[in-house]
Amino acid sequence: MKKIVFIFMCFMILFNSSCKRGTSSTEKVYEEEQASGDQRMEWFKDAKFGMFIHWGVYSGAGGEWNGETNHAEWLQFTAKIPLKEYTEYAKTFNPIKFNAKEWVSIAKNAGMKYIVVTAKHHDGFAMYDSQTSSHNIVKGSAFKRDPLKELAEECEKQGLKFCTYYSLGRDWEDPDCPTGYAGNIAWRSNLIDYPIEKNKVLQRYLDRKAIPQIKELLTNYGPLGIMWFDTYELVSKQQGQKIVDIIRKLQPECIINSRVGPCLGDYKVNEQEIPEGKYMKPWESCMTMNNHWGYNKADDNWKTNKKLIRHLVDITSKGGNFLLNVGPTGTGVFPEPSLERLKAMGSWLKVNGEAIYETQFSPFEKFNWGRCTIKKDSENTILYFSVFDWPKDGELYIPELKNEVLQSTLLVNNQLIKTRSSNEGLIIKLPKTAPDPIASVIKIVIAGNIELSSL
Ligand code: FHN
Repeated sequence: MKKIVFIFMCFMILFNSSCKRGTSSTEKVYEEEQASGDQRMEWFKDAKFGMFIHWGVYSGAGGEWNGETNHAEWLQFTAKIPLKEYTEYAKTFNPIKFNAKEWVSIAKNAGMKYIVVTAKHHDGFAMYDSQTSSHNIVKGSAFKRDPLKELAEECEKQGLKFCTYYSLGRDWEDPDCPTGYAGNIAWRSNLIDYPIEKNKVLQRYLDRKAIPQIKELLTNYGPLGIMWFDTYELVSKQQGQKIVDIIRKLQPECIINSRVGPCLGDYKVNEQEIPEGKYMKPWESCMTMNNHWGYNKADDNWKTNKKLIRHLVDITSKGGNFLLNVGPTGTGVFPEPSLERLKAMGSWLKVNGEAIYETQFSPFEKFNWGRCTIKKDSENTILYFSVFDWPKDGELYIPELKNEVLQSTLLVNNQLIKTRSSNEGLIIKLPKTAPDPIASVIKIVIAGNIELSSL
């Protein structure tokens, strides 16, 4: 196991250094960027849990089109809908039940600290009042309102970070957005309306649509927590860096994820997976609650509360953030199964959030019975052991831990629990039954910095 971790860490160091920008002449810029970047990342590293929202014209179809039921946010592409017909369909989009206050309150009560909402997905349809393209919700749908403006204002009021998702290298409305490499069939392009891939000039699309729209989002919606880019496709490192420079100029505090271009961005994104091992720098795992990002009424394959809560604990124990997706319906409400899961996660976090927010990754190897997160204050270190599988013999063994234990309690009720130190580590005496069937947290305060016998 140690060997795997070692190889993984080497890979990550290599990945990091191979992506290090610039030569010695620009190294200073990189160092300064790195320094301000660290400060910029503070809220993100503390937040741990965010809501991803995939919402667009496609939501109105609920995954259904001409008798097929497996569509979602890729509707225009997977149902082979010509742009003219999709634009006509967009005019019917009218989410009369949309309520920004309700959406933000649901996220807040679930314990989420930021919201990333689709400003423009691959269909190229802006879900905000864009002056760059009339292919948008105000000018091109029956709704005529700007939901991102309403969500941004509501996030400000309720203290959540407002963040926008932007499909950078895929846009099925624009004639100049190629996805095919030389010789590679451009399976992710709009070849119905724009069949000649080699005629498409990416820079024209960037200059005409993407960059002006990114500027609109950075100028008209208040402070953005994250510009969350997706599918950069053929966007080069130089083109991506130009977009980074624009963002840094307009909103220096805005974080950028790693999908703005090759080896760029402030943090790494994992999609639908939780990597093994710990990645020393901030990272985020984004995940659906069922099998679809956009609303699909037929998809009942919902992850359980247990799985979602344990994913949050697992990701946090590895130093990451959990960006959990909701696909609102065409009328503008969250599906009932999503609401149930968000409520359950919020209830668990109300009791155990101290073990998640503002914590750092575990110094231990992964435990098979649960996970660990830590917090440091001026003198002591606090260890939070989230126990998934409560030991039958009533004892938990923490190998290698040598520190003196100042206090050991059950987080749920501050009930004191006994510990005893041995040469190999610490033994925790537990009550017979677990306070929480999904994850029960033990809080252990130790003196000073953590000391592991293996170090
Ligand atoms: O194609 C998209 C997909 O629709 C969804 O937006 C995810 C979310 O990260 N990103 C792309 C697939 O990697």
